[in-house]
Amino acid sequence: MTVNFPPGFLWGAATAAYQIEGAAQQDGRTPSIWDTFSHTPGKVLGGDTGDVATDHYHRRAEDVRLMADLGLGAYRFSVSWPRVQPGGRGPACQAGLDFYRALVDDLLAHGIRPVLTLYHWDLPQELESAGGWPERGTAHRFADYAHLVAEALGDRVELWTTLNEPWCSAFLGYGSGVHAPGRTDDVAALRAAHHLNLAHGLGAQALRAALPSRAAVSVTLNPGAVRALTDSPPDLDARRRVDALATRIFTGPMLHGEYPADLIADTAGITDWSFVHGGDAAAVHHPLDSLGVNYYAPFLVSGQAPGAAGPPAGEPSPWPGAGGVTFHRPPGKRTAMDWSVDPTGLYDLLTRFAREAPGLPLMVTENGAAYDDKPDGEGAVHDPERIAYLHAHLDAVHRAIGDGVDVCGYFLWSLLDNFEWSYGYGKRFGAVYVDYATQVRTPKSSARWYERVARTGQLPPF
Ligand code: PNW
Repeated sequence: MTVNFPPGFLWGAATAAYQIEGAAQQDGRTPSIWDTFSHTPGKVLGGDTGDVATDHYHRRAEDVRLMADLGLGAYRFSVSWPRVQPGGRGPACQAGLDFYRALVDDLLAHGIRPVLTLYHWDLPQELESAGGWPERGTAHRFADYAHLVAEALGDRVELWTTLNEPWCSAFLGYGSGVHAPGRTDDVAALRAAHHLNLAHGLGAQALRAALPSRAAVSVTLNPGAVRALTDSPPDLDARRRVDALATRIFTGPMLHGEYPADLIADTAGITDWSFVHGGDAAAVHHPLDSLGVNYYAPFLVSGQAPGAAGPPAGEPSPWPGAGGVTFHRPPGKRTAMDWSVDPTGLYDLLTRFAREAPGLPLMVTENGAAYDDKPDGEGAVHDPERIAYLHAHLDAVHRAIGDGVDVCGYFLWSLLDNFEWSYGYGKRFGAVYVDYATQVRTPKSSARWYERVARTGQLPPF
């Protein structure tokens, strides 16, 4: 059976500035927290950094031609804050803005819709040195930055996203410390989450004020698809706690104008939340034109029966206030990240948000998988596992649409193999293979498969 997607459905691929651009010290760019972090020994596998990455800053035109060759209708990229506003405050850097203007013009010339994300984790180091996301002022700096980019690109970009995955910024950056800036402090992580929410709200307001009315404003979350190991009350309670910390800490204020009461109660031993000021919830609760959903793999959790010994305490964790929760390895297939393959998790998230926020269009802003891709003797890269992964997840998206969910686009992560954060260049998520020694790009078989899907709006039989 052939599976047809609705006309007008956006077919795209996604990237992020620090993961592909390189040119870290060029044209006035100052360091971000990821430059500092990746240059700190022991933080990134193999000591890899984004200094060169996939050299996209210099190969922009070639990369846009590649997107056109792959039949993409849209391209989701992020703007590097320290490239367009060095140091995170003050005037714009013209050379930085010129790069994004040229990128957007190339995209438009090829009929590819630009989808711009303002913040994909590269906080200017100066702002981290002034306290970073745990400090309220960072949210105001972000709103200024949003205004500056909107003034520069608002005439040619229609789809705007404030933040990418604030969960990662707050809880991997300040809680477990596996992402930049590498701090391990539960209070700082919760403060960061709130100031990211506030940054989203203030940033969205700044965008509205500066953009033409046809522009759309969105945010991208990585909501948790959380499953309980059993239906026992402790396991269901573990699921509730993790859902609050993964998802409702953001969707509460963004979609409903308040933090969930159970989250405040679960974290009462850590903070009294006095960093939330009167009026903040209203500022965060800004009407959105769509919600971006990134999905890779679900969580499987269990709780602690009363009196039983819990997991070892004291390890830095991205789950403050969830000390009694155990995370399990789900059975079944896995990717090179050791993440389990479970397309139903994506279906569950899409149908959940359709119920929770009726009328709000959803966009799958990232979905994809890392596998151990290698060129064969002829230089071709065959990645049947990635095709199977994409096929199964697109089928789940199609099922959600069939059940009445308004999903308006899908962005494969990622266009190119790239700097996979603390894993460095060892993990390849690209539809296009990158030989880092030569920077030669080779579309994998999944790229050609996805091209057919994007050009026809149809999922071929599998
Ligand atoms: C996302 N987790 O990161 C990011 O938006 C991308 O930049 C990244 O390359 C991609 O997914 C693949 O990792 C995540 O630990 C990192 O749950 C970590 C998690 C989730 C998403």
